[in-house]
Amino acid sequence: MSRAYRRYLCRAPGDSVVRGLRGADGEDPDPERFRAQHAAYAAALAVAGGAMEVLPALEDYPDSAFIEDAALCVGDTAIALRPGAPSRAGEVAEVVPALKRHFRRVVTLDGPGTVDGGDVLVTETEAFVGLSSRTDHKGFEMLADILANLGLGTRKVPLPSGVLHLKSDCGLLDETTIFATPRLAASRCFSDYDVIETPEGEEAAANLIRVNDVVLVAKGFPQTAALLASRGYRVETVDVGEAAKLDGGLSCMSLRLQTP
Ligand code: CIR
Repeated sequence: MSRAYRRYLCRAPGDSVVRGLRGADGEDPDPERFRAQHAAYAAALAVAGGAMEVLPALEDYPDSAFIEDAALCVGDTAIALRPGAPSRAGEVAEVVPALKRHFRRVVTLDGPGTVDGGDVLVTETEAFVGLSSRTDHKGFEMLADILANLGLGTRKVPLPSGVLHLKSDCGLLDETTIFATPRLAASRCFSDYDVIETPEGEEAAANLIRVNDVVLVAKGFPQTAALLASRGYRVETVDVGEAAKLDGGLSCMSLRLQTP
């Protein structure tokens, strides 16, 4: 993988995670267990190579541990996004100071459109942008303009119903290979890429992240771990069970930076 990640930004979960957004009624996450899993996740990223910075918890923003939705990092540029859930809009101002410390350039996505980082999958040459309940057409257009200035093309991906974010259903394994659920792959949105589909019953494992030489896969998906290992990927598993209670997963709990 030519994109080396050298630094990670995470946001510690607060006690307010019990009030986090979720699509279906379900059990509240346990803040202590969430913090422990978050710490193990941060440690796994650091082991994959790079410096870890964990920003302090923000009790006013129950979903702020899902830091990926507030910003998009592309090379030496960070884009401050506009998350689509009203309760999450204020997370952006909270992350901008950290972005300014690490990026030469911080660009702001202007309104009125919205984009969640979880809807953006960036490859070497382009970005796939999911149109979801959080990311709308106006947001897509604004983001496409910014990315074009950075030399990246953009593809619009209408999401299957019930899918929160694009990356709920896919992850990048390497420059040319995407791991995706059959329901997302069926739309043929990933033409020109090799697609490996999630094993039946393990669709939630689609939200994996490739970090340097390691593919982080959520714990509890043995067929996925075995499949990817058999394809030559170095797989590490991480328990993100508490984040999953809020529809979160591996990608959403970090910003992965290529800047030194
Ligand atoms: C939300 O609904 O916004 C959070 N509870 C979960 C966000 C997950 N983010 C992501 O997948 N990028």
